[in-house]
Amino acid sequence: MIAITSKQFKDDYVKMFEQVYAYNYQEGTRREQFEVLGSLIKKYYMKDWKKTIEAYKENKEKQVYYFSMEFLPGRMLKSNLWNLGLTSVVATGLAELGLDLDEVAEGEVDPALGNGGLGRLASCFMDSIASNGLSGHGNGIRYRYGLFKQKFIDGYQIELPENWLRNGNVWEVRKENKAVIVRFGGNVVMEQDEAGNLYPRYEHTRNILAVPYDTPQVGFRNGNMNNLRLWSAEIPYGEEYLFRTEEERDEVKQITEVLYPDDSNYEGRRLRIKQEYFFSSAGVQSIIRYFKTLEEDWSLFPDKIAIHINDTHPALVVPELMRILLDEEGLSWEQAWEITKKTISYTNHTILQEAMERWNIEMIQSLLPRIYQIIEEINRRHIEKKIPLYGEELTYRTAILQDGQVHMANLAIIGSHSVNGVARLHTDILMEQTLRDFYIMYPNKFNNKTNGITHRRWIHIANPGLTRLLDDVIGEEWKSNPDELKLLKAFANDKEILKRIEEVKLANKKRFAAYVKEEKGIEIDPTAIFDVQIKRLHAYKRQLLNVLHILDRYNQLKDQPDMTMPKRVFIFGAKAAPSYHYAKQIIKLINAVAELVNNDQEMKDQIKVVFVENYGVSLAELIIPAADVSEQISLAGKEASGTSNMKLMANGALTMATMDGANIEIHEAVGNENMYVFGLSNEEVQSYYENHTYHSRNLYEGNPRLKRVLNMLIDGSIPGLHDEGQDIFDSLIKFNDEYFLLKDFDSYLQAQRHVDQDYLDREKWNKMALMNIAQSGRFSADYTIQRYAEEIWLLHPRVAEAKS
Ligand code: 26W
Repeated sequence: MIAITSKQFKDDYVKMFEQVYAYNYQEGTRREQFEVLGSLIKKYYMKDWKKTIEAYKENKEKQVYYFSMEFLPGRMLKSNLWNLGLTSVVATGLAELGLDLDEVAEGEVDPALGNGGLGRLASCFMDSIASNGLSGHGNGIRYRYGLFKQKFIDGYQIELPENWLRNGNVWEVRKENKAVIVRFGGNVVMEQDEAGNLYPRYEHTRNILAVPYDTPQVGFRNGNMNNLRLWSAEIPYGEEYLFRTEEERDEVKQITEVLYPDDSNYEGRRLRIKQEYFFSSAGVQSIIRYFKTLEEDWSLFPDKIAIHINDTHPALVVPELMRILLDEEGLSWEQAWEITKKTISYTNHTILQEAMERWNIEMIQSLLPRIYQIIEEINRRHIEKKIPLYGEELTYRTAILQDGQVHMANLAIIGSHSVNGVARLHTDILMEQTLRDFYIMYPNKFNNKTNGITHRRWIHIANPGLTRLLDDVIGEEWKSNPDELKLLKAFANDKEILKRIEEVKLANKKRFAAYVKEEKGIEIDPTAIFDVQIKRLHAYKRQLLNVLHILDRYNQLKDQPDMTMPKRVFIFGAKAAPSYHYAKQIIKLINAVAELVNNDQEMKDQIKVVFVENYGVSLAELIIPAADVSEQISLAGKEASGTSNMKLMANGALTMATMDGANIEIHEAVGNENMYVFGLSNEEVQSYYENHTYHSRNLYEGNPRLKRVLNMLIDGSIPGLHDEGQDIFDSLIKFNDEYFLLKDFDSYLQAQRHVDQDYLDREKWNKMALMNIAQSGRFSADYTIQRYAEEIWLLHPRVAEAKS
């Protein structure tokens, strides 16, 4: 624990600022004030970090390495202060210096090194791994540019580069002494050593230096500090002469230059597989180097190391670990394979076919010749072993190499000892459909680990008002044991508490309304229902269904201006992949509908539409505490889990949901009476697919209210649309509405009517909000991680659990 007084902190801060900038802190910009604060905090915790590293080496504790192509940590100042127990000392000290912690914290950039759910989950997990007292580290890529910055011009999404490192990054430490070489290209020649053993010799490879940048992951009040290691690609020292042309030098830089902005849509790009191999190989090499310092027998490797792969993006760890064990450490194939399988585990995050990674064999062969040989051998042995047991047909369906491609999910499953989905329904679908053949082969590998979130960021940091209320009413234990939130249930009929919940929500809505006014110039009424849909833009997530509801409501208000229903503000936050044309058309549509609705005097502010630009972790922290309704309306069977559903519920928003992903488990936790469920079930969707009985045009023709809404897309009712209206209309009518929006339209409207009615009964609503907060504890990533640790990684806490 760091013991420091606010007097000492003030002295240190003032002095450090002058040492860095040669002027005093009052003259500094917000960013400079933040940077010095960050550096100071780092100085305070460095000793603890060193101690943690020494302790786990000394005790030879098992370590888990979480390999992920994406991490979305959000700003780190407040969470570090809070976890270190320094918040009040620093806030007080700063206040005495005339600075405000909240304002200084705004000087930090939010590293957008991920696309969405998968990357944010990785960061919630890093927090929980550290806070649960486990030794576990992240391994990923230090992208020079993060996910693009989104701007709207004329309602269209424009992408700008996210130069997050422009002013450096105070938290990271460049570790040149831990750099490794990653090889690409060239040829493999098999040669014999003196003993007659074959070993591969690499010729003409392109050698890239992988330099790690380490950022500590601070556990909650337990002195535990893990490491997030992100790799950067550079020209190896002394080899500059090998990279003579601008082009050759550029090729190296490119590897870690920018995050691919695709979420759920795989394109077989060469640079992407280079990124994947680069951080997988660098990570495995550094693990091997660590393991060797333990001087243990190789057979103990899986007892000391667990490697977890976040989706298939790091699946090349399978052949890479094999390569090192075989070629560099001289183990037999059987020994190496045993170790590899026992060490690696894999999480699947999507069942969308278009998201499944498959790489052209020729590409892998030319880029990674030795790795390809190893994949071929893994595949050959797999087939040879399984045909006698499962027959040819089934076995060939599970092959890694098929139709000239390397199937990464198959590689990940065959090369690991555990495969998990991220919510119960998702895991069931994997076992029964998507990965059924594998489930038949390896029933024991499959397991479910429903996702989770860290309440420390999503309530404590994002929602100080609710935190004060909770601390008052149920004590502080919920921060290290979120199940304690259940204690709130005892107050479900306490009018005083319900009123306070309403007041907290209102204050958060005002805070967000001020942001909207400032950023977009739109006035929104904080007493209106704040109806929120925040997530990547994708057809399956059905932001369009939300739009259809808005248009219908618009029509109703036009027809009956005196209709009484509570005001609503529809809030969207979403980025579309730059190449995803349809998703970008939906963005334009939402912006056009916003223009129409917000500027129609007859609406008398009954409905407003706000589409925030550049949605990300920091904006989520502002929006989620202000939400009344959480839109989780994906077509059943498509959303693996969802995690914004959990964050919103924990902040007292009521969920409007289809029975998809983790919504099912939220429903189980809060019941029908505290949530709005609508739409087709997964079974119903499946049966439509199987029987080909879905005909969207019939629904259109048969439902005048729906028809009117859809016609608005093409009859000029929505000014500013170009081809978008027609294209979207066609997707629904001509191309038979792939995601069954029209089928779910009526039940969605009906559920929305219930929202209106319930919102008018303030006490009822507040009580529902309370029940959601109280039941959100089971979605803590602390518990999810505990299950990963106990059931997959076989890892035990190295320090006692936190005490607040
Ligand atoms: C290769 C292109 C690509 C990129 C990213 C394919 C797939 C992905 C991710 C796996 C997509 C993703 O983020 N999936 C989301 O993962 C969350 C965390 O488990 C889930 O909550 C979401 O339901 C799921 O869509």
